[in-house]
Amino acid sequence: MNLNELKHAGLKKWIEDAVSLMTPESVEICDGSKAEYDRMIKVLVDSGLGTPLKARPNSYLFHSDPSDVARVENRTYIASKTEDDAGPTNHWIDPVELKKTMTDLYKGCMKGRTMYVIPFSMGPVGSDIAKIGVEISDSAYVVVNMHIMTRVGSKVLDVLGTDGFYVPCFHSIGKPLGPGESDNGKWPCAPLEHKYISHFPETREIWSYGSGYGGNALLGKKCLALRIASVLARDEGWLAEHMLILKITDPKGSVKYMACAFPSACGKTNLAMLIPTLPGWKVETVGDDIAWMKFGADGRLYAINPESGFFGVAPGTNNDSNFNAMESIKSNTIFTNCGLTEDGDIWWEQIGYGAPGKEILDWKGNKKPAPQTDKAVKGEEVAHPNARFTAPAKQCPVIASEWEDPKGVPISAFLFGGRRPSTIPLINESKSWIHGVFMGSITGSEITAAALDLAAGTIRRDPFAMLPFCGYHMGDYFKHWINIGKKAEAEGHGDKLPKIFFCNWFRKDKDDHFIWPGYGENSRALAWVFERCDGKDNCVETAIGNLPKPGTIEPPAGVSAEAMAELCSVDIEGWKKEIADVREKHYPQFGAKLPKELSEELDAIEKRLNS
Ligand code: OXD
Ligand code: MN
Repeated sequence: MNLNELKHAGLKKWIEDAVSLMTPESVEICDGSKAEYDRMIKVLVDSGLGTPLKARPNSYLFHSDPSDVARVENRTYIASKTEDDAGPTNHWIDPVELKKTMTDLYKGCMKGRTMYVIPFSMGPVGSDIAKIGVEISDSAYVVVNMHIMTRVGSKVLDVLGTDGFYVPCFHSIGKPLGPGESDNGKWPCAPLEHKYISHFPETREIWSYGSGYGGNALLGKKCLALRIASVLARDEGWLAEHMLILKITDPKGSVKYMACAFPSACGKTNLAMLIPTLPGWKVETVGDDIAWMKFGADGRLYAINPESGFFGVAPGTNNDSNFNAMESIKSNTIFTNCGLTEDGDIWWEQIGYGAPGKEILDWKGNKKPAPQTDKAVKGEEVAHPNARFTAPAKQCPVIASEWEDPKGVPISAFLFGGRRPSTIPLINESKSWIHGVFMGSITGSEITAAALDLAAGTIRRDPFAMLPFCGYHMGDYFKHWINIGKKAEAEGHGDKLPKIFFCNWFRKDKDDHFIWPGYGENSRALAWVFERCDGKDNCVETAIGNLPKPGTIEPPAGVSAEAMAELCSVDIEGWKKEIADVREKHYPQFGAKLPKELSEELDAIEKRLNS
């Protein structure tokens, strides 16, 4: 398709303006076809950026520039009209000033390159919950990743019609080419001080410059599906969350769906694909990172996974930690910043085996002796700790058959959690919706080493696991969650709201050993949640919420009855410290925007702990 065939006048004008500003050599409108994917891969292999993997059909390895390996949170901006709308947890720049700076950077930024116009749908094309975006990018690597992670192509333009709503997304790697110049194997990007990942919430625009990596460049994911979508969700009365969605079936064949929020690097992808150790139970995957949820006509909250692929962290993934992810990446997968073995396969730390052969190419392109074991050596990693795989979701052996159902799946439970070596029980049901919102608002992980200038034992709060992803003031976001519950109750659907739980797979003993084995054994806590949702009498009411009644979760092998009791009891002194930490360090940052319902909840828990 060429530009003149576009039926949407607004979109055509937006692209034409971008062409005049960025002056690419040519423009291609992506159709999402396999032929297009293959052509882009050829461009990438010919320019020396992609390496075909002998060991995995239709799979390729990329090595990025060492300065371009992760999301750049300190260069990520929420440029709302006022700083107060962005709130204390986001970086803010005045939108007029930011657009001026970035327009200067965009001037001529695509010289010598092709401008790809990528129409994409987040969510099944045409679903009521889905949204459309159009990303303009000068990176073929972005095109192939977007093919896997989103639904790209002409059918999206058909849904858009002549005047439909789309989120316009600019992306440039910020590395124009001179006459006759090519990338020649060097990952193109701009220096850190020129990188900008910008969001304009009022005008629903995304402008990204200077990075070609992951969430900085694949703009459907964190930028659209979380930062801009959270603003749309606030304005339109729905939820856009950093949550996996899983389907769980009990031994009798009864099904429930759960949506779970954990900060990055707490094992969301592993939980989404878990293999239960509990006999007769089954877990299947609907999504591993993001959930969009809207109320259905029956008053239940329905969730879709807006993505169509997994952009998973590779190191640590192995047949024990996540067999289903390992199966999902056997073919048709893009790997970034992994090691390359002599026999043409990828390798990473904790992949489950030492590297074959004598030598290995590390993520920086250096040859090293092939490691005999898969243990990580800090600073000497073969794969970058944030190395990734991009794999089609449909390749997951446990993908739920309804994962692309346009109406979504009805959610019965929300789970929040983080890495908490002490205090927080294995699983705890909130007493009410507001108490559940309180639980979400205090989510976080404990810093175990004195890293990042924070003392060991400090809790880094990551409310709802949305800290880097909420596109507006976090205090208003808490209020939005409270309002969702109030709305359901006002409409007589309060009983259909998902129940809210807080879980913790990361409790440690005094010798710093994990008490709970995690992974497949987490199915025991999920089964308890399942039964709670059916109203089973399996809990005891406590000051902090409803905890498992003794005997309702059978301890897995290696967990003693005493350890199980500790995991499921209230640590009164620990909770008093928790409450004090929230009161003194966490909640004050939200100022007058902290909903009074949450400070009242804090008071109520404290009172119960003291009585
Ligand atoms: C991710 C993240 O990449 O949360 O999904 O950081
Ligand atoms: Mn994530």
